[in-house]
Amino acid sequence: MKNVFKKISNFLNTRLGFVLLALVLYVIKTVYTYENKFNLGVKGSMQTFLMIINPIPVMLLLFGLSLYMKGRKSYIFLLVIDFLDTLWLFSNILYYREFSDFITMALIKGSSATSNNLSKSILGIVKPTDFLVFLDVIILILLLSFHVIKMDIRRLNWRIPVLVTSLAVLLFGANLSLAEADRPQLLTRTFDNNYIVKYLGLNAFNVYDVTKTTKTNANKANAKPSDLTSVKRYLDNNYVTPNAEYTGVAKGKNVFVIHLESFQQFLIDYKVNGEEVTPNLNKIYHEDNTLSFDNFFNQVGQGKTSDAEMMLENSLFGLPEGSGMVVDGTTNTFQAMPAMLDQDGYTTAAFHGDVPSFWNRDNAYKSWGYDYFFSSNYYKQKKSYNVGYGMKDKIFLKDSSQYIEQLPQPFYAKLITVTNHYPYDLDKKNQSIARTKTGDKTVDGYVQTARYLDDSVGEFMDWLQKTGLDKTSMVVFYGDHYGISGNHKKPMSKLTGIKNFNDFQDAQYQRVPFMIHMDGLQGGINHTYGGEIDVMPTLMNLMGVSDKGTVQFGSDLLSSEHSQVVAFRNGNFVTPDVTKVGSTYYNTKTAKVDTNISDKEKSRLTNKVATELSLSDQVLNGDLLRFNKLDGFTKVNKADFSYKKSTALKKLKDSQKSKTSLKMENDGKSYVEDYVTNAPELK
Ligand code: GP9
Ligand code: MN
Repeated sequence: MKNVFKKISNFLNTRLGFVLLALVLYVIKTVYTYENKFNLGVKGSMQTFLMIINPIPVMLLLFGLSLYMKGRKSYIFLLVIDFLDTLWLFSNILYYREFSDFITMALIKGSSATSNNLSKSILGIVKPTDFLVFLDVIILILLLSFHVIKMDIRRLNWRIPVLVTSLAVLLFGANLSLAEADRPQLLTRTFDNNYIVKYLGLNAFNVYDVTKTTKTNANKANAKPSDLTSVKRYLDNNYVTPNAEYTGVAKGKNVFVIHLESFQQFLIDYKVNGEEVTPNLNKIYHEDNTLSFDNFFNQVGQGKTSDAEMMLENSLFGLPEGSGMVVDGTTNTFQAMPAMLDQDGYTTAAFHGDVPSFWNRDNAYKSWGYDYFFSSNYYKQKKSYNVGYGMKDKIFLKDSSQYIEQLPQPFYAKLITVTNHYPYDLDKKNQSIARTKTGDKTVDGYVQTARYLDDSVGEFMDWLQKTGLDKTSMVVFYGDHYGISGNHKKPMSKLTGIKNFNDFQDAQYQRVPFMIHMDGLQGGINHTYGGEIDVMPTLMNLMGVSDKGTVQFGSDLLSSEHSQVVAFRNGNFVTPDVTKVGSTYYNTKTAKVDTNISDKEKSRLTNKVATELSLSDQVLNGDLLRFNKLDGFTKVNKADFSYKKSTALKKLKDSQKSKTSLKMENDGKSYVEDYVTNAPELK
């Protein structure tokens, strides 16, 4: 026994021994992290095996590099690599907690656009156990400092490091082929970063991600007009004729698009202790002149809000590796709904109480043809006016009225609320309903901020009524994505009363509101299955704007031909009959695993979804819209737009000469005083 111990101790005092020790500790650490900090969906012994061994090849390669050096340098190099890699792991843990995804190069590239708020929300979610990942680095440093392990400063025979490097490469090859055997086309067709980390590890995922992003840049340079032809061939073959009964019913009306942050459909008519959480939205939902959809899904990926915006105004999916608005919003050519309306005589404006750079909005909105972007610096600011990501909704909506009333009509105005955002914090004075009692901190405040949002909407709608805008406008509401992620199944089970709140239920709970409210509209609750990708074609038909020649992946929700296959960004989907989650097919109606569905039907649906996602990605990645000539549409020139406050306000003032704004129609008298809010901050 003593002998064995001695042997091990001797080995650890060699350079190779130290590398192996570091590697073993690293593997233990990643297994701990995979199991406790990520939700990789590991199933079966093969996946478990791969999950355990997948950090080995890359770390052996990196740690092995230290063997090419001699003396203390070698040890220091290894420790620095270990520390940096751990720091990266740590960052991913925090990012994952909020986004259920890993950090990508596209996100880092756009980090100036998002970091401001990202760091804010991330700092709030560190848990003490997150720091455990640094434990192995500390142990190694202590072992060396207290000379438990002595540094071996001899130069190694050159064959050893070369052997270690080759072994690492070989092991990676083995890892990859086992992974491919378990999940064919892992790297070519996957839509979910979790898969790649599960099979190949975080570091390999990063290499994959960087390679792909570099390739995307090359894609743009290499894309040809004929690439667009094949996309258009698919879209033409699957073209859905819009419902003629609704064509143009909103022609010439103003349009409000009201973004309900993180608002899930289950909140509609939801009660806590017998009390409605969102009475105003419930009322709108049930009104005769509201077209409400109860099978409408969010389809966002990592780009969250920005993916919703991309889909709603371009009918293009967000990118699998992150926000399309961030990656391509500045450089690509778009044929977005605001630009089309702009060229059709509308004034287009986006309103949001956050900094303009978030999600690269200040650039992307120009590419999308927004005349105005009223962001936080257009609003009076006080510390108490803000919570989380930006202005409190009541203050934001009230203070937007001064700009709305000056917009030349007809206008298209998108108002992005933000108070109902994770982590659902709200000061006492603004709380008007009790928290739920699931015991989950993230979940229990949700009804409070949702109620606050609902109150704000109520106040806004009252103002529309006072000004008469309710008669001259179409008001569209949508929830952008889930508020409670799939990581909170237990509390969701408590909130919904669904005992077995599993992945199937989580997919069903991706439903978000979509409501079109307009005086004289033939309303009702429509049960068609659809999602955010379908909003643009639906609204364009209502507004009577032709979609001839456009590249859109959604279709009119009111058309009888509308395909009810709702694609999720990760390749899962929901139809009225089938719900696919990972490799499991459920019967949407019975919530049970579907044992009757034929293989042919499985692959038909899976392929349809995969094809549409990948064609949409090709459009963004290849910047293909630059090749799409649209009749009567002039290519958007970003330089025509400026969101500089002084410039924009001067333009707005000058536009009053046309006398078409609400205020000018009222002989220049403002309606701002008519806006009633009970926001405590304004008292
Ligand atoms: C920030 C807001 C939040 O400006 O739109 O974005 P999200 O975190 O929901 O994607
Ligand atoms: Mn959002």
